[in-house]
Amino acid sequence: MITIALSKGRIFDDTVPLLKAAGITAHDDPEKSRKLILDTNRADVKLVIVRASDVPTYVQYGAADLGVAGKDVLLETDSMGLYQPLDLNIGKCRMMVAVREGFDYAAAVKRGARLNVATKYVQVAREHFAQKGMHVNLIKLYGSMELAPLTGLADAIVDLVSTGNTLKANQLIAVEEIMPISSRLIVNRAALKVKRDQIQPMIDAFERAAQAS
Ligand code: PRT
Ligand code: MG
Repeated sequence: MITIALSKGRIFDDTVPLLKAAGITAHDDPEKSRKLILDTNRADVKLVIVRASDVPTYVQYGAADLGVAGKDVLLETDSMGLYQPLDLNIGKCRMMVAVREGFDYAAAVKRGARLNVATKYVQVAREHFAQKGMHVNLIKLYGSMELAPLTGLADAIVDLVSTGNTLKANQLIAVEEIMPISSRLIVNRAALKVKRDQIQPMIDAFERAAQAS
């Protein structure tokens, strides 16, 4: 049996065509069904639906053999025991620093102000500001980062931006790009050794599909 861990929403939607290219079709739609384990057209393949940030954990412990996780998630988790053979080129967005419209970020940086920065991505943010030689106070949040500058909780946020609509709707502007983000295939190293005959062809099929798209 091969188990693949996926999160609902954009990752699932973007992974469906890749699974299809590998000859795998889920029997249920996770947006409609309450099932957390989905059977597929292949008797030896099932999908488990978990939170995006839990995907690496499932694969790390071998509860899932493979998974699809955003680089943002992978950078915040310990990747011991994980093999990351492929950038799937899906779930693309950018990790950015954003502030309230009218906040002069450049001037604050220039005068060495100690900014309060709210984010879910504490490791990435810490590294980014350290590289810039900036001292910041990092405030850990679990969601809705956009609210932090509006309520005075923080001067800036570090968050993912794709269309930019969410920033705009909240009178925020992006002032710095930290890095481009996309989703990766992750594989449990031990599973790859033991089940190589089943897993390697899937990796190859994902690779061909990711390149073609
Ligand atoms: O929602 P949940 O708390 O369960 O977890 P999650 O938010 O981590 O999962 P999910 O499914 O929302 O995102 C899964 C993965 O999609 C992330 O780990 C990213 O790798 C990737 N991804 C790609 C994004 C975006 N684009 C994205 N735009 N994840 C989140 N966003 C959010 C962003 O945080 C912001 O709130 O969308 C908003 C901005 O979007 P725009 O289009 O308005 O700019
Ligand atoms: Mg989300």
